[in-house]
Amino acid sequence: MSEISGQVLYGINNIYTVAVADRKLQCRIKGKVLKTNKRQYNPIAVGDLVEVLPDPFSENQGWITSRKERSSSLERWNKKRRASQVLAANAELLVCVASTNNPPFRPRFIDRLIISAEIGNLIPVVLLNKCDLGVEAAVRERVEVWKKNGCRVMSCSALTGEGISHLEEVIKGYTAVFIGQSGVGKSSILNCLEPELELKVGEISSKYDRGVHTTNFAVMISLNKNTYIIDTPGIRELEVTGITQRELHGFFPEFSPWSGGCAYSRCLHIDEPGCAVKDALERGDIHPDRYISYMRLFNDLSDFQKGFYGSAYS
Ligand SMILES: Nc1nc2c(ncn2[C@@H]2O[C@H](COP(=O)(O)OP(=O)(O)OP(=O)(O)O)[C@@H](O)[C@H]2O)c(=O)[nH]1
Ligand SMILES: [Mg+2]
Ligand SMILES: [Zn+2]
Repeated sequence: MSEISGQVLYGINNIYTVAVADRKLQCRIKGKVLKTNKRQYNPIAVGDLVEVLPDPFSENQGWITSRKERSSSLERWNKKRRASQVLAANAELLVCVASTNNPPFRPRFIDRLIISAEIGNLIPVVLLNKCDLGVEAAVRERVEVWKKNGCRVMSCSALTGEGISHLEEVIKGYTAVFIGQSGVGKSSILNCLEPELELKVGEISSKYDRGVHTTNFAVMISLNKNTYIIDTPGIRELEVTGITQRELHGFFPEFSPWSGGCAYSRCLHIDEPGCAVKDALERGDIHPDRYISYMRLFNDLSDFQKGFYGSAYS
């Protein structure tokens, strides 16, 4: 029996459900073939294109023998395990879902999602949900910064259905990963797109003002012939991985008009004297919250580098 090609729809406890030509197979990874030198939390992720060897004793089981190179991957640094974790593979769009309110709007978290999309070769799209609750001026202001930086932004309400048909047009023909904090409404939006999905939707904990982690694992769903969506569990934090501190400013397009004016040509815009980016910040030409985002990411990346080159390999 030869191997057949398939795509991973989801994985639970190291058992992966793989869509092959006409059926779904429950697969384990065969031997140690997928071990690499790079520290990886999970060798296989949702969306991975794999080769599968069917089990001669069972119609619905098999083994994953290899994985094709990924055209894109959404990754985060797992601090505890000191390894990179792939959340989804081979998608084209990363729909970064935020809520205007309830749970609170967290723009710096969205900044991280946008950067991770760009690092992983995905197109980021910010989707502001729960617009029925009203959109505060501070939220609008922050949204404008993303737009000015060239990031696509859409708004919708899974409750009223506003903006859903636009979203449908945008993702048509693509594989789109939906990601965001717990409770922002990822599964609700997907149910709006396709009511037959009947994805489980959770409440917002009134005590903690956040979601209750209703979706437990990432799952790839076919919306129609050429459109796929990946619903993911809510994440609270995202440690950006795959870039150095020096590369970070490249992900802040609003710095670039000024950075040529810094006294040091290799200025990192942290505490160097004569920093034109800091001057622009003080004048109000750079949004202060975006600069905070930059600084926090900068500090986190140093931790990451320590983790990566330090104990991870010692
Ligand atoms: N007012 C309002 N409530 C919404 C909207 N979309 C979702 N909700 C509510 O928000 C809560 C959380 O929705 P979910 O769809 O479970 O959120 P999620 O992002 O999938 O959460 P996790 O699976 O935990 O990551 C539910 O009570 C929804 O009814 C919306 O557009 N407006
Ligand atoms: Mg969900
Ligand atoms: Zn500078």
